[in-house]
Amino acid sequence: MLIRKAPEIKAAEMTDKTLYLARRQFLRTASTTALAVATAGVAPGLLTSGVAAQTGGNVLEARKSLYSTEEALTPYKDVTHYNNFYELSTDKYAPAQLAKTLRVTPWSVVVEGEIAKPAVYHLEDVLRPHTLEERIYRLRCVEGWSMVIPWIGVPLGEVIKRFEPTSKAKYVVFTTLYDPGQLPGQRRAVLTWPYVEGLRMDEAMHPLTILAVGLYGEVLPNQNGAPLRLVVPWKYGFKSVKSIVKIRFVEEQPVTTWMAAAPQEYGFYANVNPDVPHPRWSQARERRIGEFAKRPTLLFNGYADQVAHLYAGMDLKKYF
Ligand SMILES: Nc1nc2c(c(=O)[nH]1)N[C@H]1C(S)=C(S)[C@@H](COP(=O)(O)O)O[C@H]1N2
Ligand SMILES: [Mo]
Repeated sequence: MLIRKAPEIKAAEMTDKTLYLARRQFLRTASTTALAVATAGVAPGLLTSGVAAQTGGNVLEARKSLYSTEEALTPYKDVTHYNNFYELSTDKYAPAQLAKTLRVTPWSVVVEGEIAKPAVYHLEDVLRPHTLEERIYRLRCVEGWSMVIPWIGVPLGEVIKRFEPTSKAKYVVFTTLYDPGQLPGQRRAVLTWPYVEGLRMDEAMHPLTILAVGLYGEVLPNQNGAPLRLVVPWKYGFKSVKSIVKIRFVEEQPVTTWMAAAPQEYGFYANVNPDVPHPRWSQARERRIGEFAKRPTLLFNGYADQVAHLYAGMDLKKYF
């Protein structure tokens, strides 16, 4: 059993949805001036202002989103102690401990390529002036497990609009931090570093796609991709690139890290699809972490009504 700091133990107690919702309600009701200001849209300031520390946890206030699923949440402890973060380890139980060496403040993000406003942005300036939202989404890993996670973030599309993409911006490429000192898994060539992921522009602009900065009402734990990670709920988890330091707008479809590692197994789209098996295993079912019996995997991870139109006329077996 891993040894946890006090704030984590406190958070780990919120292992079911009822408790979590009750706690959120409490936070709303008991809002101090600082939290009330946060709801008004300056919540990103909490990341560095020290206000979070005063509340006893790294609390992030966010408004509820209509896009959230009603399904039971995956326990906080599983969300934060069963992770894929190969820059730290290929052992899913290891990132929670190893992520302590990752320094997330200050954090800047290079925004470049086919946009009118290339710049190096401080994290806070990437997020400002957008209002943080809580989005409860399913996350389906390509390996066959899934979770339900209350993310906190902002719609990526709103952020992108501020960068003013040119007509040549057809794809967006996201890059994870490269620093083997902080991310010891990068000392081994498990994958080609840095980790790179990409979206087609319409996927990036889709209202379901978010840049996450928190989960379970708090600032993102390092092992979950702090301080900034992508969340694309209808795609396999590996598209949700962690600890982003660069966002680049390009004309050509990029080659992502997993495409480069195993092109027959991982395509650019990586849409969750029970009818398109991975070459080495079926994708028809999944195990929700914390549950025993497997459940059927849904087309586009259950978000077909919202996203199927993006792929109209495309052969999903070819564009996997
Ligand atoms: N930089 C980076 N991002 C990454 C990964 C990784 O190894 N490195 N793993 C991906 C995979 S396979 C999954 S399933 C999710 C896991 O996110 P979680 O640990 O927050 O649940 O992160 C994705 N993002
Ligand atoms: Mo994954």
